[in-house]
Amino acid sequence: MERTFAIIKPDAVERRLAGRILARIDEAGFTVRAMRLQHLTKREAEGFYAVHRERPFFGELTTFMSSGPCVLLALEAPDAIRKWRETMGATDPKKADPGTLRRDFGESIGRNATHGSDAPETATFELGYFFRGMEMI
Ligand code: 3AN
Repeated sequence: MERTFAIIKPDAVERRLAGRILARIDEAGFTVRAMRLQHLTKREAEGFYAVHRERPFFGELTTFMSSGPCVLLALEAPDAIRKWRETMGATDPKKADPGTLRRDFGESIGRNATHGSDAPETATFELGYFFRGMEMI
């Protein structure tokens, strides 16, 4: 078993897609181990995306991620990190495979509906950034 960290991003929550995305998470076979609705501050978003600090889109990304509430999730499954990235699809919704969340619900490379950890080290950092041990069931 493995855990990964996921976000239903502000664009998807705003368009009332969170319920449909949660249903897809269940159908794909993930177990939700922690879940919270939270409106991130700009500073919290900057800390979360610190590895992208030098990227040209850092300001845009952190402004968007703090623009409204999002759903924070700890997801568990065998091979959860890879499996969740497959379920989401490519970063750019236009390049994501049919049937993936970003293809079905993403609007653009920035407003792409969901986030997922990309490796075991990032999953550990990201889960720990948002959830205390006691919150993960
Ligand atoms: P992923 O989330 O698929 O691992 P990364 O690590 O390339 O993608 O990008 C991190 C985040 O930055 C993504 N969630 C994406 O929404 C955003 N992003 C990536 N490229 C751009 C871009 N050119 N403009 C705006 N936002 C971007």
